[in-house]
Amino acid sequence: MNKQDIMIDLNQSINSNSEEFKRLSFDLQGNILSPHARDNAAHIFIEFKNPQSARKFIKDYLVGRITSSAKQKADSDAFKTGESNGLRTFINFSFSMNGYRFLDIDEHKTPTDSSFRNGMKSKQRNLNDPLIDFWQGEYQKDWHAVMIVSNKSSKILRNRVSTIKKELNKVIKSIYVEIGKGIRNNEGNHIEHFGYVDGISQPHMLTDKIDDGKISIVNWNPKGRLNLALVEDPGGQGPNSFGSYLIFRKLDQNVKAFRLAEQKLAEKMQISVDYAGAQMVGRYRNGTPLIPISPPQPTSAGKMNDFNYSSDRTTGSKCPFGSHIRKTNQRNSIIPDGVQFPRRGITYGGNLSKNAESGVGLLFMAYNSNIGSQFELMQSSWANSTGFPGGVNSPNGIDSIIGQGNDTGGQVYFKEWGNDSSVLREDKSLGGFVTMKGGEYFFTPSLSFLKNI
Ligand code: N7H
Repeated sequence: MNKQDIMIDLNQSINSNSEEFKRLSFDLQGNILSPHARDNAAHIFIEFKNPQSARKFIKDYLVGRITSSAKQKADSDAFKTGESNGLRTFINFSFSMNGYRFLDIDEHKTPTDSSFRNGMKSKQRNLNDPLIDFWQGEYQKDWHAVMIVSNKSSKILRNRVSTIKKELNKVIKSIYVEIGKGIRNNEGNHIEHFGYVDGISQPHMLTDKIDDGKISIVNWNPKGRLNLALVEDPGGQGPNSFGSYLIFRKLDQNVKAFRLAEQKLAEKMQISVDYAGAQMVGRYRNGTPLIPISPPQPTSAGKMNDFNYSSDRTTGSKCPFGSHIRKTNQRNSIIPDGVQFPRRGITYGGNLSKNAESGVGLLFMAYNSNIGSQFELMQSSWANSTGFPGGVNSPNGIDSIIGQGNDTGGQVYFKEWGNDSSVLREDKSLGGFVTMKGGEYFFTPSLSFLKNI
């Protein structure tokens, strides 16, 4: 049969019970189509000693232990039906371009994305990232690969990581382990260190929750095409061997400075601290968006995502244009644009801290099919760009949470929800609460590539 005839069309989203999912999920690594959903995760950065022993380790030890998308679904189904206690370990593995080079992988089997091939360091200026000399020492290195190992239990994770490290030690020159720890609010929802519920809005490449009617889709339908994240793996062996580019960035959060900024903004505008923070993020701490409830309250339904900005296109007096979720997703059409991508980050640095200045933050991870037109565009042309997204109050300043770089115009906030004339312009954008400590672009290849490496 001709490869083209049976290749799955990536320009669609699929249900995890579909024929298409069966065809692609055994060769695709987990965490790409849906999150591994475990609150303890080790991110093991690897520098191999030599190509031969690295290949042997991957083939003989690693590949059989990696969690495919099919296995991830089976594990999650088993947990839902009570067949399993949910303590199964999740493992995936990704190469950097440096890793492909070191292992001397054939050019025609190497992923083609130019940002991936050049590495994240080459984009320091475009992204307005700190100079590489200021990155955390471990991230100044050029790692060959990263392995994600996760478990619901921190104890089981520790044991698994120490077993894996024993094997790894035979084939590595150096290693660095970055631990992620999910934190939750009293309602059990994941939050990040500024205290806000995170992980609400995602493109759903698997449509299960939408098909079940569990998600309301009147004003916003999060159905995301597979090709927001998946690309053909040039090293894969089957007609449906896919992989995805993994973006990894360690983002340190200055919680103390952020909380002070919320307070000062509240005082200046004579509004509540909750409302000031919500204008920076675009949602209240519990996840309630500034649209569409009229006027929204910090206490109303948390994880609501069925909204767009059609009632607030000109001024942003309901949800400011510089707020984080508005900068990163304009919701101009009712489905995710081609820039949106699945985010798979996890917090680090222990429990929620009210005044940490450093040492806590987000291990930002995301899967892209095209790094330049997704992550890089979102960070540099949207979040860092003071003119974006325009409107009558332009410039809108940089993204209040993740914007990096020099700001000339300042952000725009509102004293009264929905009142266009209650505008306040900050002389200089509030920002600098998040500091990038380093990162890399990886590719998470198909299992058939790794089996035959
Ligand atoms: Fe964000 N935060 O706590 O303020 N993010 N983010 N992010 N982010 C979102 O809607 C946060 C970062 C996106 O569809 C929420 O899921 C923090 C980077 C996108 O409406 C909160 C950091 C990039 C969305 C945060 C951080 C993005 C989003 C609301 C770093 C991309 C969905 C919860 C430390 C370059 C927008 C939710 C939509 C949501 C926070 C990083 C992108 C609370 C603290 C680097 C696309």
